[in-house]
Amino acid sequence: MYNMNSLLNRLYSVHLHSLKSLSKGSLTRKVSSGLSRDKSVPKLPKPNARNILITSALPYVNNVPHLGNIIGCVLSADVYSRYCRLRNYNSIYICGTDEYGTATETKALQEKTSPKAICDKYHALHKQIYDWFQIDFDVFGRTTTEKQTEITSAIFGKLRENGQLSERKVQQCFCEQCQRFLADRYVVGTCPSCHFGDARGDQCDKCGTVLDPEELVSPKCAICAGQASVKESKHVFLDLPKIKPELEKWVEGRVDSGEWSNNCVRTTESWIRDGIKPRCITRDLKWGTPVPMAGYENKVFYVWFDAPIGYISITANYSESWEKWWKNPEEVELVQFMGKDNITFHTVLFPSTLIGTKENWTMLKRLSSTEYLNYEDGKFSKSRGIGVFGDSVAGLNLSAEVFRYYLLSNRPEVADSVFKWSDLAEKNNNELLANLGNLFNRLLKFVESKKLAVIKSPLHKAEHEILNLAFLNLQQYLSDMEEIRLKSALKTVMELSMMCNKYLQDSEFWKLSKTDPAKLNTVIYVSCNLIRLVSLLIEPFLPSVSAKVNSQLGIVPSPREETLLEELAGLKNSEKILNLLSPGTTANNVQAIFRSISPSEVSDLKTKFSGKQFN
Ligand code: B3M
Ligand code: ZN
Repeated sequence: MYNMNSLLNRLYSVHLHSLKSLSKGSLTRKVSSGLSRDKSVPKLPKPNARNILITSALPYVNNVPHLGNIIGCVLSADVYSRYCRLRNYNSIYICGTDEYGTATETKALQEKTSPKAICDKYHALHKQIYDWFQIDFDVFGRTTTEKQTEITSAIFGKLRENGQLSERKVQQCFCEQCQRFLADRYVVGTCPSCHFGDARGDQCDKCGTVLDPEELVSPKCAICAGQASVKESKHVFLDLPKIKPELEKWVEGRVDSGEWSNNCVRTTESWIRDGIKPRCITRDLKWGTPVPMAGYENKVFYVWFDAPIGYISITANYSESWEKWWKNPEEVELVQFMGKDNITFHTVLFPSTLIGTKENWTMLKRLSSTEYLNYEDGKFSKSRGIGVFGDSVAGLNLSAEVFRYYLLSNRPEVADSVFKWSDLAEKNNNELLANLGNLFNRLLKFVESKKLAVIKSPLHKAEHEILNLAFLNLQQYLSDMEEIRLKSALKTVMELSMMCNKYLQDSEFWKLSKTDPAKLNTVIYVSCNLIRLVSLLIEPFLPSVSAKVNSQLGIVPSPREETLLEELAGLKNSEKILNLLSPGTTANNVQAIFRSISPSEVSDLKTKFSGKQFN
């Protein structure tokens, strides 16, 4: 549980800082006009608006996402995207499946089907899982489209024209039986240093030595176990050393802006320092974007060259005018979400590709990366049945809200975190149910049963105090959300909810109809508006919880309601919070939103996902 004093100290100490950063934001704040959400009309940047292009890393189609993948990018970006919409920023949220490459080809071999069939199957599966988690994309596309080929070819053409490419011959493992070149990790053999018989072409799992596949003693194809030989193959390289000066200038600007996390800056700078050499952007594979150059008919683009272009082609399939988003750095802010292992591809490789074209691309502004989420005492493993994967949550009798709350409050922002069922149940019982649920349910049930309504009423000391606290809390929330400190913003809302609970408890509202009806009116007036405030601030995190509370308060969606947060962000004093609800508002059909999770459920869930079901 929270400690009230440390909470107040935290709020007051951040107040100055947040007001400073906010006023900076609000002076330059550009707001687009209120529009309700109609996904059939593609959104495009608008002049004088804050245009935000939000992306989540594009998941591969060779697996089912687990909870760590979900918090790692799609869910985090969803919260930010929902926040942007509530602020009436002109934002779009782009994602989709990353469908090309060795991983897909191998999966197709395993499942004895075609890569295309794998993509179709897993694209639909991913979409279904994200729908369950209430991830609200503007577009959820895929990379295997005509537009992808078209845009990738155009970018490649520019790089070629500008002399940013070179060709080189490389030695590569080849399987005579499969008649294919083998990616490093599809070659197995005996490790030259420890003699372990099952080392992979990129690394020996026993002694940890990093290897080149040609170094393995008697290399074999990991797919058919046939003998692998070494063959020569010609490839295209992107000349990163040539692009480096411009890249460095751009990275420096980003670092100076303070908009990249420490982790992101560190990873990027160390790659630029140690790893800038020409980078191979083609592969000997069939399943990929074709390389438009003579002699490359049997080759395709390397998946990490091609995948980030997916963001662009997915947007292009959404709107013909995609260049207004992607070739408009003056008016568009690009904000990207991903796991930490994807950082350098987004801060070095993809920006280098764009810089190399010498065209005016919209480049990464802000990057939000996450560390890893582990499961109980180890790692998620689909093959061993350990951990919770997106396809198994729907049947658990636990709502998406509970998972969203737990994952977001436990988001691995600066360090790895752990998913634990006991912790999920504790957070559900002590925070969702006892704090948030209690605030909504207890008061609204009372308002409904006593047939009360919101009436403008005089304020006293306790009301001024709680409203001032709520106002500070709101400033803290806004500055956290602007900086994508999602975990902190969520904590701030929960603290506000706790303060509202305390205000209600201190008011002894249940006695007032007899002892002091005028004071009862004041308490109902203030606390119903505070409930609306809490339901608004929690909306990006728990959209369906807000929808339920709003429906109990009889609030219907309207342009004002959909962008109410923007109105609130402009408030100069706390009393305006009392304009959130119109006078006469009542409560109807009040029902509990959360339920408690029992210790026996926890132990059942632990067993279910421990891998033991396969023993
Ligand atoms: N598919 C890697 C991953 O899922 C990759 C991301 C592509 S983002 C353009 O971790
Ligand atoms: Zn083979």
